[in-house]
Amino acid sequence: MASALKNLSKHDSSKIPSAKGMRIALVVSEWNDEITYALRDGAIDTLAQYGAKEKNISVHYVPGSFELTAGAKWLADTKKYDAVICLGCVIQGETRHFDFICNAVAIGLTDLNTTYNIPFIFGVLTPENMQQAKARAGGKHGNKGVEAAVTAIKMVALKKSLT
Ligand code: DLZ
Repeated sequence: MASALKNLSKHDSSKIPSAKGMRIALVVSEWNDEITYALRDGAIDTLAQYGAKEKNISVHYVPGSFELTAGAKWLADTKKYDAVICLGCVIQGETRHFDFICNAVAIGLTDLNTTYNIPFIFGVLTPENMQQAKARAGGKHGNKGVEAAVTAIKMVALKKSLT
């Protein structure tokens, strides 16, 4: 894995915009919930750290990563949110249709990003095994949920700066 020696969650907090006033939805896959709930918690903590109010963070669940796209679309259709963070975990060694699920989510979220006027963040882990998943959900390689939250904040701030 390209990230083998990195803690991907390390970032310079002085370069992260304020999330004050931002309304962020999270859509979380229940499949591999030991991992995805850790991603969720990392994302929520990070949004709060940068100033998002608890009442402006809305968490929703879908059965598996394949359903992230539909969940994200329905949340966007409410027009209540500035960004939707999508969190999932598909484990290669345990999932015969790994490629189908990962491609479907990647294509689905790309479509949403180019169709809607808010960012949809791809926070889906695609590790080879559970050990690698844990390392990226609060373990030695950080927490991908933290990165997803930082990405959401940066994208919302970018859009605001352009309008
Ligand atoms: C069916 C399935 C399998 C085998 N593995 C995973 C997985 O590792 N991670 C995940 O998020 N979801 C998995 N799923 C469920 C699919 O995402 C989806 O929920 C079902 O195929 C029903 O559409």
